[in-house]
Amino acid sequence: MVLISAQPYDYQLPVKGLGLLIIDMQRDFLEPGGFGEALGNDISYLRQIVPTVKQLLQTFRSLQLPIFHIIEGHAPDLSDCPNSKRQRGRGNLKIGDVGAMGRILVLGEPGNAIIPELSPASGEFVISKPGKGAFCRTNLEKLLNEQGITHLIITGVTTEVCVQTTMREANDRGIECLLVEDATASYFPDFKQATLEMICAQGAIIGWTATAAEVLQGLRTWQAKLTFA
Ligand code: TIU
Repeated sequence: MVLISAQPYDYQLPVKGLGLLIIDMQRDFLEPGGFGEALGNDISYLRQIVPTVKQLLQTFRSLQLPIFHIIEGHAPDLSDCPNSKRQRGRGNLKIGDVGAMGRILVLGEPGNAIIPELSPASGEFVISKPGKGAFCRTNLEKLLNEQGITHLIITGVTTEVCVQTTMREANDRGIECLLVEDATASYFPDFKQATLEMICAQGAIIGWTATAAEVLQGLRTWQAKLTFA
């Protein structure tokens, strides 16, 4: 049995069925002129996690474990964007308007791409979603089932919006989820902290949290055990 030292108690790694989920590490949320800034947010908090997410991405690549990249974005005709979502924020720029990186939160636009540091490699899965949760109106559940995924290490932005919604959706589908504390970020540090606490309260009611160092240590032990099994 291989364990990751985690909150609220150790997280047990499976022999197989482990995947990495990277949520919405897009220019629209991390760079000036995108959706996050259009909503009035200070985007500087989000960049801080890029090296940590990259380290986890590289580790999963080296272990040849499945990687799922999620993107929040809408079809160019906005047919998948409810008017309620478009009207929120009350900023100068709305979803679909032309900003500094192309049309805000529209699939295929420069600003909607994953940041270059974390660009998906061939063989990795990229799933676009129109909402905050990655299971809503996507084929993610089918894909995870096809890949035999039972356990997800979760990273990305923003902690209390798309990350938390997705982790709750995954948990309700029976997936054992661990959110990496220093590989997720919010525009509101207090909201991030509260989310980490509420996820693992009540004996891991939604799942576990751990630092990237704790996850990487667990993965090293996991690899050594499998290699010499
Ligand atoms: N605004 C905000 O905090 N988040 C989003 O709109 N989407 C994601 O969390 N990706």
